[in-house]
Amino acid sequence: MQLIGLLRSPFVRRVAISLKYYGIPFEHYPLSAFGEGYPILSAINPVAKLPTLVLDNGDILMDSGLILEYFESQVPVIQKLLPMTANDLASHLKVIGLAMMGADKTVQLAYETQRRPEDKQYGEWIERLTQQIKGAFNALDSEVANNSDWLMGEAISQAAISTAVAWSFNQYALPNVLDKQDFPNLVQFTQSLESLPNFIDTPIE
Ligand SMILES: N[C@@H](CCC(=O)N[C@@H](CS)C(=O)NCC(=O)O)C(=O)O
Repeated sequence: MQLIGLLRSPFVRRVAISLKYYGIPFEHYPLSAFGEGYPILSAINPVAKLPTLVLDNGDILMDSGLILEYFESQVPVIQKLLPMTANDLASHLKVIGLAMMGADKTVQLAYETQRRPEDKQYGEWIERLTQQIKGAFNALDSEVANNSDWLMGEAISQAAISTAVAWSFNQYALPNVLDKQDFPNLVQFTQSLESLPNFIDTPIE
């Protein structure tokens, strides 16, 4: 089984970290979706999206949520990263949604400001993305402050992994958009997760 994509992608990174917590071995192929990586990726996945997961039977999965759903359904209860009761699941999915949208909007803003030529950039779109990013991470900071059991609980959760991965990515990709001082809970929480072995072993690069 091969996980394709650079670990600087929050979607690739959360899958890689989760697979390590699940105890599922995989080969990592650090390919970019751009430049020289694009034709190689397109030949594997017609949509050229990352992450792309190639299963041992040759099936191709994409979208980090769908990839994680596939594995979450297979692992024993003790290794699951999502809770099983409806109320707990809803509160974890709420947090994961905020984290993934924060990451998604960060990607969009990075593409808009770092890939599109400056004279073709769209100011209103940049402003909208910036507000959406602030909205997502402000809400996540409050979630961390409220310190519900999704933080770590008895074991690490997908909500915790996705929150830390999304915040680390935002700071890596767009270090000047959000002021760290406005997100003290996220900063502290992410620091504690980034010091765990499975995070250290899966660095943004
Ligand atoms: N919702 C998707 C988002 C994946 C995504 O946007 N990946 C980016 C890399 S960070 C990508 O494939 N970019 C190339 C493209 O969109 O064409 C997921 O969770 O996997």
